[in-house]
Amino acid sequence: MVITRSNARLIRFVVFALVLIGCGYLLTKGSSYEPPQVQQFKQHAGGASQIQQQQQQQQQQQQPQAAIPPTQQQQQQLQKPAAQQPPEQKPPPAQGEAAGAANAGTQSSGEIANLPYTPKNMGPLAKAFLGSDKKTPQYIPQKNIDPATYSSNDKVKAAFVGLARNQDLNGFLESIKIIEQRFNNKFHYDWVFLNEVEFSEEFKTTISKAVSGEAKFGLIPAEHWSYPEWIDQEKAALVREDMKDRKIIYGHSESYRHMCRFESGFFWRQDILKDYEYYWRVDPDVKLFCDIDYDVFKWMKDNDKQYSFTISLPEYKETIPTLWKTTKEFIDKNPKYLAQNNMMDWLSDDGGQTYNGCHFWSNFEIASLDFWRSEAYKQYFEYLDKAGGFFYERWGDAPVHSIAAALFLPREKIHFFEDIGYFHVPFNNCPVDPQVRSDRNCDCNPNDDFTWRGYSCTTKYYKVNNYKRQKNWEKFTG
Ligand SMILES: Nc1nc2c(ncn2[C@@H]2O[C@H](COP(=O)(O)OP(=O)(O)OP(=O)(O)O)[C@@H](O)[C@H]2O)c(=O)[nH]1
Ligand SMILES: [Mg+2]
Repeated sequence: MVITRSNARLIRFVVFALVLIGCGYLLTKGSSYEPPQVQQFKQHAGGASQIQQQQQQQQQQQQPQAAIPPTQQQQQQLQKPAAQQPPEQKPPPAQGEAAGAANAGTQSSGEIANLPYTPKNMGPLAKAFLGSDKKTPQYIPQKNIDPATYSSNDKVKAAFVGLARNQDLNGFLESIKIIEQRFNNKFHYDWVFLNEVEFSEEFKTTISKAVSGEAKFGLIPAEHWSYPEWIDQEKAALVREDMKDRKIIYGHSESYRHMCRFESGFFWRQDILKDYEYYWRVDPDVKLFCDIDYDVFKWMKDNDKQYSFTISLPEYKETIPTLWKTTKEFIDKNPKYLAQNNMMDWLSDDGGQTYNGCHFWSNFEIASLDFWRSEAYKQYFEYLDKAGGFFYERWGDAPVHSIAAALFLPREKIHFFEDIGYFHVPFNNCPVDPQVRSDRNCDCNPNDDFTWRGYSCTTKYYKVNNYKRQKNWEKFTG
């Protein structure tokens, strides 16, 4: 009996010791755990491109440096994009997010205290810090900014910009009608229209009557809508023929190429836009599904956002065979233009070696004109233009703008407007959170929403930025 009792004690001791050893082992393992995203970057670190190698060298010479290649520190930054922002007072949690805020993900409380927000607990929607003194951050009331008390002094220098042919009049009237109704009848921003030929009197008078701000009409100089002297026009024509045979979308079109080159390199240089800081690009026949009761231009400026989008997706690879190669050459020659904490991980799944095609769908853009006017972008455009891909391939302004924004801007300056319900044939952005649709008086069907579908790149945008996803997103992936 005595022997049995001491045996039992011995067994209990051994079990206890084993448990202690097990716990110790688990704790050690836990400290070396890395999220899959970091592991993915590590896998590719061995095959670093020339860009990455140059970056590495440069990084050793000067601090701080751009986000590729990912060093240990940069890998951490990629996990915590907002850490680059200056410390700000932490705002109260948004409606319905208080519970989420309590579970602050993987970040330590010290890190959270330094962030203006916790990405994991805030999607783009719960977003604004608009204290009038700029010291007391608060969530912007996205509804009910009273137009009666809204002063025009609050406006920023911004305008809608539409590139248009005279025959686009009716399409633009549709776009104007809905944008005025959902947004601009409260704020009265100007509308600027650009054309490579003179606008007809009918176009000008009809549009002027339809808008609530001032309507302006600009004639594009011939040198912004023609072949540069280094382009071999015969070669360009042969490419168009070939693309026509291969049924590549707009591959046959000469004017589409001038349009894409213009939107990439020249719209922001137009004299008529020189006094504006922000613009909202409008295409014909687009729709807005929801009320926008806050000043989106002012919101962009107050929150230091430079580029925004509503829909993103991969580009047709046939239209851009050498765009990425040319971009890499440019970066190799100009690594200084890469922003710290850039969004390379959204453009590339292998640390910058190849382009996954993800781009912001640029028929909608609310963005800073100064970004396109920056040295980085101007140089980048010149480099692309000299390479000839606008004519020898069919480079679109959407991938060109998107690559530039994702590489030359820190990620926190790029914004997804998940609350702007938007349609341009054939894709919809319809907020999938019923609360958002009700608050913003949306008239769209979330089953038509593109945001969370397999082909959308916006899912990846949430992933690489570690943002909280819209409520219900998982019901709209199919
Ligand atoms: N002035 C002018 N504007 C053009 C020309 N081609 C296109 N645009 C405008 O450029 C913008 C983009 O052209 P879209 O034809 O809408 O191109 P997209 O959005 O890629 O294609 P869609 O699916 O057809 O809408 C629109 O605002 C057009 O009105 C052109 O030759 N001259
Ligand atoms: Mg269009």
